[in-house]
Amino acid sequence: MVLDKFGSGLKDVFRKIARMGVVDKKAVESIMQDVQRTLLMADVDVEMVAELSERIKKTVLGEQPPKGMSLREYFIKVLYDEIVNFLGEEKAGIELKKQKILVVGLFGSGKTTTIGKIAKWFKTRGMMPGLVACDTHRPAAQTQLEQIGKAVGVHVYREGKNPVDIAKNALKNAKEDVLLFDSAGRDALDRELAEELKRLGEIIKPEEVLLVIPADIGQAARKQAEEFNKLVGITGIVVTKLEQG
Ligand SMILES: Nc1nc2c(ncn2[C@@H]2O[C@H](COP(=O)(O)OP(=O)(O)O)[C@@H](O)[C@H]2O)c(=O)[nH]1
Ligand SMILES: [Mg+2]
Repeated sequence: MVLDKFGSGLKDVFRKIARMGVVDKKAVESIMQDVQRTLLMADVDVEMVAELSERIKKTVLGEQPPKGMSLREYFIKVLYDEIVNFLGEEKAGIELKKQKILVVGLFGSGKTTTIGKIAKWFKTRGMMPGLVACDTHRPAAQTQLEQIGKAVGVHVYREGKNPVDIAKNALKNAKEDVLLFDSAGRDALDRELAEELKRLGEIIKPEEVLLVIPADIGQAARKQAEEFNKLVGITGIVVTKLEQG
């Protein structure tokens, strides 16, 4: 799970390096252009991208790879270390504070699972989260969230006859520091879902709106992020299923 504005482009970059016939100076430079593009598309500051990219190139091309390591392996290692380091430094993660978090995304993207992980994250850091079951579209969705709530040891609010009602009731009754709102998905962002999410956003007024995207959707991520952003103003992207494929 990566909690920041980040697409799945990096996965493609690493795959490309692994598949390249020859890794030489020209190849490194060409790959670094892909890396820059990926970071810029994720809204990373232009100067930071330039700095990071220069540092990686200088390390990879300016030094001999450690003994027994090919340039390909060294490049992958340096790139990986630098990016992990960079993401860690960027304050892109969730803050440990009282807040309302709305989780949105298409059907099966991993919203409900992600809510469980975030709830656990808060709980192990001493803050009590509550879960709000605003997915009334799929019959089993609320039960799934309840099972997750039980496993993590947090309360699940599900009283109400529609998503907006349920959200309102939770806002009125919940005593928890953090509220995580689950929402319904669809195969595509259709009019019905758009309307529902917009209303939820207006009622909840969340500090964070996280868009959940599975890593394997590739190029479609950008369009989806734009559509959801226009609708509810997303503040972060969670990439799921990174370990697959
Ligand atoms: N491998 C893998 N599977 C995941 C991940 N997140 C969710 N899933 C699975 O994807 C399916 C859909 O997840 P769910 O949270 O119900 O998606 P939702 O419809 O967006 O709420 C479930 O079978 C989850 O176990 C992940 O990070 N990795
Ligand atoms: Mg769900």
